[in-house]
Amino acid sequence: MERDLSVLESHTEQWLREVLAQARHVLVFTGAGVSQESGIATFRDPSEGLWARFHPQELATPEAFDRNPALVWTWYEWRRALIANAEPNAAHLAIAQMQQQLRRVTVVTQNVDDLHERAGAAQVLHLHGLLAAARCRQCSAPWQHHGLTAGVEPPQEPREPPRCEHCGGYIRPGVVWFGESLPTATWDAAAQASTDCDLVFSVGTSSLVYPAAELPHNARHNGATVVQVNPEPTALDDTAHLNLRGKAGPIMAAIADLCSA
Ligand code: BV8
Ligand code: ZN
Repeated sequence: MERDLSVLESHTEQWLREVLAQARHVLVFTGAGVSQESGIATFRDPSEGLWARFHPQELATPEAFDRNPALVWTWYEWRRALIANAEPNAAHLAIAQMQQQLRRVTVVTQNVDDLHERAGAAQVLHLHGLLAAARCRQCSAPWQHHGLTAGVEPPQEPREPPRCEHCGGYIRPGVVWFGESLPTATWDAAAQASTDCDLVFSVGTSSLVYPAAELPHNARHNGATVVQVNPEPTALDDTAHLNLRGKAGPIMAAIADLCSA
């Protein structure tokens, strides 16, 4: 498929072609910006509807859930519906293509959507969990979603979360909230990949949330080449060897094409 390679100036293209050809292990690290072109709002975007008066970071906490389980549960159920109605975009597809074409590509995401998987990516490491997973807030018994309970329109009324059949506790989303620790095995695998890789693409993340945001810095510290893709400056700008200013879709598609060239 003919792609518009003009998103990359020719000298950048040549440099990227060389680093991709030499790369032994590529780490692709993504944030909410990689799903933005699928129509999924980022954490920097303002909330809507019932949640308009909240910043997402205020809702993504155990305290917010315990204080108002219906409001937080309904927010996640709406996000789950938006994701189910969204399609992977050119960036997700390009990253999956890179995994096919390069020697070794580890995909690490901060996102709780399954768009990387639906684009064909394998062994995706979800540092902050997955919306598709749910469990009991009290006894952690896993809980299986049965279809969607919201549509793409922001719900008008908050709905109580379901109750755990074992202990009666509220069911909560299977995501990592602020103040909660990351899943140990996932974090260890991601940290190991950041130490072992020789090329990092940091795509669509404000690089502000820790410990996830450590990964590209750790890779750079271990001698990797760091490339960032983001339309805005971020906290990673000074660490990246190359900052590609623009949207993930066209840029990652152009980069993936350099792999097959
Ligand atoms: C922990 C799941 C400890 C839920 C999420 C003070 C200093 C440093 C750290 C801290 C601190 N105070 C507290 C902390 C720790 C805290 C933290 O880092 N806070 C930050 C805000 C300072 N971290 C934690 O709490 C973590 N846990 O530290 O535990 C601990 C240890 C032991 C025992 C117990 C506890 C857990 C953090 C995980 C929180 N959960 N998500 C959910 O999804 O609802 S984080 C959530 O926000 C996302 O997953 C994501 O990681 C983050 C938002 O970041 P981004 O993905 O970067 O998205 P964002 O909107 O910010 O940026 C989008 C970017 O895309 C922008 O740059 C934009 O320009 C760009 N973009 C837009 N369109 C496009 C694009 N790019 C490309 N193409 C486009 N089209
Ligand atoms: Zn329970």
